[in-house]
Amino acid sequence: MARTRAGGVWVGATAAMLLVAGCSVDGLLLGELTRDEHRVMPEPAAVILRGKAPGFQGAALRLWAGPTIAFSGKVDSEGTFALQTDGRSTLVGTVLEAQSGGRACLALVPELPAQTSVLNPERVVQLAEIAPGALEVGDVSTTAALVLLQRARIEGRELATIAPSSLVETLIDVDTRLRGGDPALTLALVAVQRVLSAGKAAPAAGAPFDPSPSALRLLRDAFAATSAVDADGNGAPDGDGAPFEAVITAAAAGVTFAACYTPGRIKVVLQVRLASDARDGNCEPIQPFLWADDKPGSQMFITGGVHKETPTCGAGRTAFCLQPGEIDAVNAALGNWVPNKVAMFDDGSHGDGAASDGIYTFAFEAPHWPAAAAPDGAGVRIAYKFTYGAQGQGWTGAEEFPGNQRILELDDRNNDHLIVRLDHFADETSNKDKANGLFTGCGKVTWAATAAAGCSSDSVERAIDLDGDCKVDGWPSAGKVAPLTVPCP
Ligand SMILES: [Ca+2]
Ligand SMILES: [Ca+2]
Ligand SMILES: [Ca+2]
Ligand SMILES: [Ca+2]
Repeated sequence: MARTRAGGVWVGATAAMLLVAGCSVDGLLLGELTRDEHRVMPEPAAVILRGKAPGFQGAALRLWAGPTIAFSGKVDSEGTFALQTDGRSTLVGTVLEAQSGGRACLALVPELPAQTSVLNPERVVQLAEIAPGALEVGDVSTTAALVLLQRARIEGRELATIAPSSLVETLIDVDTRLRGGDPALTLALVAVQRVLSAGKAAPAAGAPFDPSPSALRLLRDAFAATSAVDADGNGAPDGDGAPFEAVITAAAAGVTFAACYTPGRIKVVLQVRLASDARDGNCEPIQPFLWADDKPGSQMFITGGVHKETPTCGAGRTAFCLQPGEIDAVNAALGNWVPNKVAMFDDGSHGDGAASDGIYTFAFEAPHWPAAAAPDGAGVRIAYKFTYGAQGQGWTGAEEFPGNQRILELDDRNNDHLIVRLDHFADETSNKDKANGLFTGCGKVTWAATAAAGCSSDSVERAIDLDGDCKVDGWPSAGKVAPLTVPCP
């Protein structure tokens, strides 16, 4: 971090972030669990987010994680707040909102750390130390938050998928330029100030801003229709959120998310959707419980390891290959083919996007090189399978299909510095390797570099059908997983 914030606030924040980077609550939870199998898994103590929101005494406080409100609280009578979170997982790219009547201010929180141990007491984090430009939740932090939200939307991303270090750098850049009088950002600030004063005069207009990534507009149409807001200053009430949107979009056009990515490593996000309405690659209904039992109390697990056709380092190969220790680490992360051991999450934690949407998530870190760069076109190759059962149960009645595995080459096809693969549980037409049911395939699936012409090689991350009409229309969301980054030189 080359730059420093006024009063040294920012220097302290960097040190605090480094402290939490190497240690996860999950590892300690597992340690606690295995020490005594009968012990109830302890919950970590809360992480408290403290800050100032002057002028918002008694206001409602909401922490938006994508489209959902992860935590809520209140601003106290002094205009300060202490928002309690559960400390269970690190939250990336959340938006804090203080709202009272027709007035609201926002602040973007790049990374709200989790507890580092279940044994730790409550942990207090100062907003000003983790969110550049948010010494207080006010018009400046609101402008920066809206501009970054809009920039992410322009790029088709959610804030949670942008590296926290990139969000930090971008907030510093926007804050610096805003205070330096950047014309487009100044117009955005003035528009925010106009919304604030219009909202003051129209308490019944309700919350002006919609921080959800699925929002139609950043400024709610209902607010603009109920208040007399003139965000673009053309002398006429706006009537809807479009004029405000245009001002913020113009400011966002001049912003880029900068980041430097960790060389040779990548975050892999494996997701599985368990649903009764899912359709396979032939557009036929999937029977999720053809092989697995639909027993009450069952949960989703993943298991797998490095595929044997991954290049290993040795006498004949010293580059684009895995060392034995790297293979062991990936095998361990994936559960090394022990069924019903490595849990997947559909509670919005551990990188999972929305809670309870039927999409379960497992994220891990792996070695990586672009497959096309290798002499034989081979990347890091893994195999995996989902099981739906009870912790410690065997294969029977739990595996999605027997005698086959799913195969995946870790090749970043959409250049987002992540490997994201969303499968449907028990889909026998996707990357199931041997007896594959895809009508237009060849009955089996192999690697992109070795697939025969006309045969399916559905063994990389790929765009999918997002809306259930059997037509491919986009890349799956990475949920709350951000790429691996290093501080830029
Ligand atoms: Ca207007
Ligand atoms: Ca989910
Ligand atoms: Ca990717
Ligand atoms: Ca579609």
